Amino acid sequence: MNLPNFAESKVLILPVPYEHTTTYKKGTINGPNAIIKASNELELYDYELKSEPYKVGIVTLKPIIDLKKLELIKTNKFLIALGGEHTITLPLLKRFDQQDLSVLHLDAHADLKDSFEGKKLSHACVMRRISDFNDSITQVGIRSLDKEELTFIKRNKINTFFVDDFDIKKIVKTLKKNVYITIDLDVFDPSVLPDVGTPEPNGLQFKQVTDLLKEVFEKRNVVGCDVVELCPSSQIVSSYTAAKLVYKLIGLYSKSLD
Ligand SMILES: [Mn+2]
Repeated sequence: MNLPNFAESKVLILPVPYEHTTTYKKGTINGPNAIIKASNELELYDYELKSEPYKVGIVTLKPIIDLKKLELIKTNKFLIALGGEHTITLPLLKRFDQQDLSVLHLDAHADLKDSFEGKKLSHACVMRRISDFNDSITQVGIRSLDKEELTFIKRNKINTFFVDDFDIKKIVKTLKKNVYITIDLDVFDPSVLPDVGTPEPNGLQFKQVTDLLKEVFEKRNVVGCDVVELCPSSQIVSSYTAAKLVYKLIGLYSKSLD
């Protein structure tokens, strides 16, 4: 097959094996490699999208773990970052003009703690830090948070769709013109994707997530995304499912260019 060269390629995959504040199961440092390795097993054709997403041109960059460097990345290609722990979303998001930009946050956890284990910057606080400079946050799939986070949600009008409130049309309605998507893989039910740092029962199914993403790519301008918190084990299902999700993101982006 003929693959596009770098100049023609429209999608960048950036491995970010950053792991500093993981508290439960460790191993997100191995997430990016596991996803890339599993991606070799994917069919290139996406039967649902009726397309071959790789044709958009995909370049995998060298890993970056310096959060300051992430903030300085400049590219007009569509960048998908692979974590690593959720903290990486903060610098990745700061790359963009925050005007008319919503953050779509898929996660089991609200990640709105003001500090966690004495740290202001950690996977459990990432959305709180983002709320300091972007007030358009929509959270989906949430099913674990503390009372203080719930108060913060109400007080600051964070659009929160708890897992039982999953409604694609209502979710998309909350989003501004431009959208950055951050997917913590623990948004999925552990039966779908068990290998995450902090698994949480009663999660979303694969199809629910991809149907939501489909609608978002169709109705809004997605500026970038990250997929975080894979904690690979010897079982391959989680890595493969994460790779499938990333390939779906590439397919949806590529379709949005038509
Ligand atoms: Mn989470």
